[in-house]
Amino acid sequence: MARHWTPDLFDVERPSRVTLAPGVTLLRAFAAPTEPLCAAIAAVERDAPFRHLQTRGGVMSVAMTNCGRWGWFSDSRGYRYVDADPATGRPWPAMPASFAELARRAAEAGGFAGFEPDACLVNRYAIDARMGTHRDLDERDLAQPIVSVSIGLPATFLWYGEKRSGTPLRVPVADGDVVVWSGEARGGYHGVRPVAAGEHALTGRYRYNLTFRRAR
Ligand code: MD3
Ligand code: FE
Repeated sequence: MARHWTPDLFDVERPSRVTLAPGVTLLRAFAAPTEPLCAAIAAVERDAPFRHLQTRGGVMSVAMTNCGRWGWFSDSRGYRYVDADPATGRPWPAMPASFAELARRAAEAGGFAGFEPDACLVNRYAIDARMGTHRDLDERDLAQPIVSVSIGLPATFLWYGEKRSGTPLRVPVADGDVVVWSGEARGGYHGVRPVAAGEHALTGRYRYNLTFRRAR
């Protein structure tokens, strides 16, 4: 009997659902196993290859693609959502039903019912790739949450909140972890630390992140 206590204690120390800040919910391993997500990313990538986008500040270390009705895009003119891939002129690959369903379930677990994303930004981090501090404000309705799904190598999210300055909350995320941002956290400043060297059984020397958004 006593051995049954061990997993319970483990669960107390690593709860599956954690409120990190008002409006920010971490759902550990919510998207596990991630193998089907990797297969779906491979299919998206065949249609809409990863590319390093240009920003006003230079070229991003993260490679990106999209699926869904709208795709996030950036060039030297700025950021915007576009309904076709500028690299091919074709519509972005459709969002797999399994992606939309995962995002809806995660948003619900984070306290937001009825989330129907119309955009999925797929980020690919090689070792040392990072994302500088920014806010996501290009979406029409900021009452809608953002759902982030981490796949492959681990990373550390930096959460600053309302101000770009100060000491951020450091949130370690691993394969299958999901974070839901809504309410007062939706407009917060955040970033991703450079990805540390490593090898993941599914993704090799990469980390992927899916962000589900309601763009329009
Ligand atoms: C949204 N991507 O693509 S979301 C992004 O790991 C982005 O690639 C992260 O930031 C990544 O724009 C995952 C992290 C995040 C953190 C705080 C937020 C997203 C947020 C606060 C408000 C809204
Ligand atoms: Fe972001």
